[in-house]
Amino acid sequence: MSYTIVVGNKNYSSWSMRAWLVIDHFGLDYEEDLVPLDEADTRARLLAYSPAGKVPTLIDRGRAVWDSLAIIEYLAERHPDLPIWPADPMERALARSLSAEMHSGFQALRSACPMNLRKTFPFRRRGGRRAERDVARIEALIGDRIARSGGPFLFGEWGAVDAMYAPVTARLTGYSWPVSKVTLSYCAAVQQEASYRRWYKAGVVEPWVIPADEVK
Ligand SMILES: N[C@@H](CCC(=O)N[C@@H](CS)C(=O)NCC(=O)O)C(=O)O
Repeated sequence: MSYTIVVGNKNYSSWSMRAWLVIDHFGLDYEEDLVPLDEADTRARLLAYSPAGKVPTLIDRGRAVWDSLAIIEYLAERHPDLPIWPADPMERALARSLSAEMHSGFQALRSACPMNLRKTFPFRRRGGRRAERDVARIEALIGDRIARSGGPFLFGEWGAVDAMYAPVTARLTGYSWPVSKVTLSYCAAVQQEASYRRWYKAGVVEPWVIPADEVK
């Protein structure tokens, strides 16, 4: 039986993107319900799926799992045969640490540079020192992981941790952050991956505009 994954606008919804990339990349059987955010009926439509009223939400056999990281962990438990996380326990713990760091951190960068796949901006200092610190930390972790894994992804092969970092690659390139070659080639690898392409192509032609996510 197939999953239902409830997502928001592909142009803007970075949390939706993370869970969707995992379900799509690993070829799981799913249907998608895209609920446009910021519309009059958004809240009611989301509450019909889960009490949190947020995207992403995964429905499996009539039960809801919500929050991007909880969904990814659920999929990993349901499909232990799939390399959603690295096989080695220490590597897996590190991939989870990096994913949790993304899930709960980098607020300055996230709020100064909302994901907006349709747009590319010339670089300008956004989010002040805090956003710069966020970018420096992201660059450091990418540099360290690529040096150890040999790339092209953080642990060699594409996995959940790369899904967690996919939206930040869109922020780095979309807002033209002056980052290292290693960071740029990691961004390119993530953005050339087939599921990312599918998400991106659907996102950039969406008709909806969310003023709060449109920065100058
Ligand atoms: N930490 C949550 C964040 C989920 C979230 O905030 N989703 C936003 C869109 S990206 C949402 O559902 N907004 C709808 C609303 O608040 O009405 C996750 O990882 O899934």
